[in-house]
Amino acid sequence: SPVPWPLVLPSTQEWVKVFVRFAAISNLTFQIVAPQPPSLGLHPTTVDPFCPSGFYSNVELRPYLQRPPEDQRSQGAYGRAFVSRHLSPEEQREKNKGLRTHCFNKFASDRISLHRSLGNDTRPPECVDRLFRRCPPLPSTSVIIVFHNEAWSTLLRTVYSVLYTAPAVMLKEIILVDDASTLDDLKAPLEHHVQAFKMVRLLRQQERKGLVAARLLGAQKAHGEVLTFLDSHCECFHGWLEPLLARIVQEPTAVVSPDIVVIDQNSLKFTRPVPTQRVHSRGNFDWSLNFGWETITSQERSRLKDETYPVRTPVFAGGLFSISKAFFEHIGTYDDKMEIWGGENIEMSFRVWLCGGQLEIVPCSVVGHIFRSSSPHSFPNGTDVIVRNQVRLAEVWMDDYKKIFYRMNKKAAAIAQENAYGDISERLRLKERLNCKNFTWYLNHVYPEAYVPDLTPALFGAVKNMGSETCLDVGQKNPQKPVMMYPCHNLGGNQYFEFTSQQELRHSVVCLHATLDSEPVRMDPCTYKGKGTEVTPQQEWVLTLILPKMFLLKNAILEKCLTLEGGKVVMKRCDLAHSYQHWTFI
Ligand code: LR7
Ligand code: MN
Repeated sequence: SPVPWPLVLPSTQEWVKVFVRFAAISNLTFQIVAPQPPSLGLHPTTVDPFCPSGFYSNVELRPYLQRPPEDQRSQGAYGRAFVSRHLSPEEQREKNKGLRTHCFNKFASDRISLHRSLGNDTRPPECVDRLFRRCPPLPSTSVIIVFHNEAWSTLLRTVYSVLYTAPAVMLKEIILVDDASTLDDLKAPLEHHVQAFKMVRLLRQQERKGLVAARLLGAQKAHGEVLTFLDSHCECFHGWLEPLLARIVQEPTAVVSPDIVVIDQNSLKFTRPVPTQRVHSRGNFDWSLNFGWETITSQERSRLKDETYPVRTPVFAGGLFSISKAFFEHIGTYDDKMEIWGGENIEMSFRVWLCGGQLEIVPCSVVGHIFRSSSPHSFPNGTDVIVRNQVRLAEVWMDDYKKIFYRMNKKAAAIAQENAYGDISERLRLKERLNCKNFTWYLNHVYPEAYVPDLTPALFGAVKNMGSETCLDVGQKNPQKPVMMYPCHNLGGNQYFEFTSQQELRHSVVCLHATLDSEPVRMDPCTYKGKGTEVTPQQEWVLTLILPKMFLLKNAILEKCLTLEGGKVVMKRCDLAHSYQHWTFI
């Protein structure tokens, strides 16, 4: 009160920081008049021409709900692990049931506060200092959470987490979309619980259709300017929302994901960001059209001037992201003929890049997700639906490169061959209307580091083992001989192999033939002899890419990997870290 207004401060960075901190903890509203507001967007140089003098209000900082005080010693407090003690037989049964139904430790989740905090703010200082607010204020967002038979406690913890972290002025609503769950507590009890919050709306999908249909229903009913999607088992870290929205204001065609961190499926421990151990990951895909993570290239790394810069990603995980509602509609929302689960993330990734958008990960935004090692979902018409979804995306976006996928996945090839993937004409029209680029452009400009197999022949050459640096060799061309290892001679001949479209590792008429356990792997006559004949499963190999051009050679039926052990080639349990299971074509 005795402060003489207006308060004149030196306009150095330091003073601006002091002031901004003070503003954040006070109850007052400030107008900054001169000489220039601190940087407002993600990039220090951005000054909004419509807003020459910034108008700041600390009201924006308040989340929708105030978090109640937390008992420090309670299970899972501050994002810590649930500590298991001895379980009674009954508790053990309850735990097992949770694991079976949900594929994560529901028993632990049920015993952790629905409003646990995630502890101190450990984001990099650049993220904490920048308030990501601007004049006019950041847009509002609808948070859309779809679920099918989610555990009650994880679903509710996701909702509370948003209410406790999202600034009230930005949070338009939370829309829960139930994809025809069958669990009792997700019926009336859930309705009663969320009725307490005007902010939360619950929509029901009568029929089980999958996450795409559920998200489309949510998006259709949303009132926010930005749509923010979350999986139903997430927890948001301090300040996760502002940087996502700020980036969209700056670049309306950006589709932005947070840095997705692990909530442990057994202990529910939240992996907090540690600035000093920061590795930036981005998403990728393999030619089986599976999503994966990789460390960003040094080139991308050097683009990032500081932690507030968005990381470009060829593919996104697909579950946690923000997108301008208008841009979501412009770019063709989702392929609404994709069912249940899978494929839509890769589809949207290709589409966004090819049709004028960009996919980014915003490192200042941190959201946890329970990653599980197996899927709890039922697939009413079988898991082929995943492949069908993938074929749809391959047919629409991948041009001739779809053949590579089909070479890797026979089911996909069959679905494509039989035109059993439904009508895609609408998606093709969208592609034309938006004047989208072709897949070669994507590979050259968005993901030039991608390993792209030859379009016509499959792989060929010598097959080198990375552990020993020697090559597979058929020895004399007698069938039924163990395959051998010799120094690589680069002459072809006995070391020439082809990975065929039938997924054989073939040398002329003999094929690498997987054997049980310690029996050496041998060269047998290939059972596939053209149309009308079939590959025996022992001669069918799945190449799992682990590094550019480096593979595990996994047998389709035995689920084991080609391994060099004690000078012999045998089949062993697959282990990504085992260099004697790493093979490359040279
Ligand atoms: O039939 C279904 N109906 C649903 O509503 C099946 C699932 N769902 C819901 C489900 O309750 C969950 O909220 O959809 C969401 C995703 O399903 P999960 O969590 O069982 O699978 P996931 O975490 O492996 O999902 C990843 O891949 C999916 C492919 O279709 C989606 O793109 C998910 O959004 C995606 N999740 C993430 O990107 C979170 C980060 C994990 C990674 C990598
Ligand atoms: Mn998930």
